[in-house]
Amino acid sequence: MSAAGSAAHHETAYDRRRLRQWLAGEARADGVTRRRLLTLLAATTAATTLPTAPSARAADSPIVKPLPPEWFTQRGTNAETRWEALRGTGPHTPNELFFVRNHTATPVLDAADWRLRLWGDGLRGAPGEDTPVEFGYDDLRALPSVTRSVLVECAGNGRSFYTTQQGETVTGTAWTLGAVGVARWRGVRLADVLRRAGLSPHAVDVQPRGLDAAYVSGGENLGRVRRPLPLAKALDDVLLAYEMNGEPLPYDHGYPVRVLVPSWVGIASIKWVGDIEVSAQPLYSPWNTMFYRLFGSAYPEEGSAPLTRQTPKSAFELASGARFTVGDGQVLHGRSWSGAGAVARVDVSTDDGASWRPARLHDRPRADTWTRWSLPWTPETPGATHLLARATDTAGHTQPVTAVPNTQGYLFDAVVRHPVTVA
Ligand SMILES: Nc1nc2c(c(=O)[nH]1)N[C@H]1C(S)=C(S)[C@@H](COP(=O)(O)O)O[C@H]1N2
Ligand SMILES: [Mo]
Repeated sequence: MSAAGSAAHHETAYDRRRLRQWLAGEARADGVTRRRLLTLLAATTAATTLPTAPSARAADSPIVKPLPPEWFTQRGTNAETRWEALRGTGPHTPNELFFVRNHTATPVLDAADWRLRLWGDGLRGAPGEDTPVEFGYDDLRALPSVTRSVLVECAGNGRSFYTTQQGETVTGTAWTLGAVGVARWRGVRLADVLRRAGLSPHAVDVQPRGLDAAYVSGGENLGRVRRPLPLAKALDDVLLAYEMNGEPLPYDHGYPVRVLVPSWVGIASIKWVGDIEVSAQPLYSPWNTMFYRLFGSAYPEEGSAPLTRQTPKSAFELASGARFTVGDGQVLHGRSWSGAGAVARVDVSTDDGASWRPARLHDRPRADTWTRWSLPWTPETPGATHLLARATDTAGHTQPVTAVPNTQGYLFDAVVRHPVTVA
């Protein structure tokens, strides 16, 4: 997982992909000499015979990076990080372990011919979609950069617990708690790019759109993934990120550039951003109307307001069904986080919720990232039980026993009951 190893993997995967495209007749072969082709073939062959080398992306895989089963659970076009694989990792999730949420499939783009196009009546001169203000990759890299640790979490993280703990039927990917990660992102402020593009005083909304394929749901083509942000948020702390944990963004996480919206649901952080509409009127897309709102009996007919901030959650760095031995002293480890602020305290129960003890916090709690914690435990009673962790954030939200259900299973915030066996 060294930076050098990963950069090499990045290139190897790229070469293989190009090679496969060339062999499949999808890529132009102009300028590819027989010698270069043989080099590519040799690299592929060598890499596939090394046990530690990443396997090539399967022809139909929606994700480029390797997804070893001890690190990930594959869920359709997505990959969920296993919490036991985060044990011993630092405050930042290694890129190789970071969860992937794709509506379709990771596009393999080239930074050299990538352009960010800004257009719309919220810019001075109201440039049209076909006469945009453009920035190249090097243009962005030449602007002042900022680096920030930010947590990215899918709005549906924990969704499966609506069903397994509460008996509710919900739609969407059946994530457990692994659709979350923290990375150190480097990029430019969206505010700087908007101002350089010529923001008009009438601008109200900003809508980034991905370059991945259009999303088709229920037979309907909903177009490319896009979701508006109010200008106030766009000017506040949003980044156009080109580095993740000190490396160029991996293909699966938005290479060459993604939007990063701290403390908001993951869908706001558009990967592979290609254009940004800047509008003098409020904008709508399927991702702030039919999706990413709360529907159900607790909510108005038209649904809640579009989702913004995440709710608090906690997870143990432990496999589901982990086994322990009576009398064997343990230290349980986990992490808690909240979109509403920093984590103020974490309480843990090792007896199915009968009694609670405060966990020791290992990080100075901060907004927009998680707080690691631990609690010593010597199991005394044999049998199946549950471990529970309950976070309270600085905004005063404590994880409840039951989450208020919504049809699409977003924002699960209740305490998760983690099954373990003591023998
Ligand atoms: N272009 C594009 N951006 C996207 C998505 C996508 O499918 N396409 N998925 C979104 C969702 S729902 C989430 S949770 C995050 C996941 O980011 P990651 O795959 O880097 O973990 O990306 C968001 N940005
Ligand atoms: Mo998501």
